[in-house]
Amino acid sequence: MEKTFLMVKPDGVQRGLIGEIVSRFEKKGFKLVAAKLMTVSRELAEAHYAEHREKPFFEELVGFITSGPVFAMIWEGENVISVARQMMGKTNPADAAPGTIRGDYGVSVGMNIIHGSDSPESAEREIGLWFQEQDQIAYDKTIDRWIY
Ligand code: 3AN
Repeated sequence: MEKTFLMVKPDGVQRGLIGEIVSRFEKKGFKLVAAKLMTVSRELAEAHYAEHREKPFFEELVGFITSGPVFAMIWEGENVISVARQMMGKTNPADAAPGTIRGDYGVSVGMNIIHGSDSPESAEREIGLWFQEQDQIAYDKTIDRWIY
């Protein structure tokens, strides 16, 4: 089953949106496999955003993600990578549809509440970067037979 890395960013944590965000993915029918509230080192932030190293907003990005605790998660489910991206909404909250997380709660592109892997390759890379193998919990949810 497909897995993705999702993270409530420091603005989402400060605004008390962890529960709301976890709730949306739970209600959708996805399964939480790992989660932790943590502060982010500069080293981890730079590795996470490595593909944006040359962008003008790289420093802003690293500074923001290391500015306060984040809530890092692994979620599992059919097509969870692309469906979670749809549930998050467009990168710029101004373009994100109402009903999406960024569309409902975000205003500016710098503080857009949530991160989610954008492909199977980035999901694998990010899960490996943020979590250890033993952090992932394999368990059955009996409700899954009403979802699949
Ligand atoms: P997404 O998070 O939707 O995958 P990316 O990967 O294009 O978006 O961008 C990574 C992060 O960089 C975004 N979450 C956003 O916070 C930030 N970002 C993207 N574009 C800008 C920009 N023009 N100015 C400031 N921050 C930006």
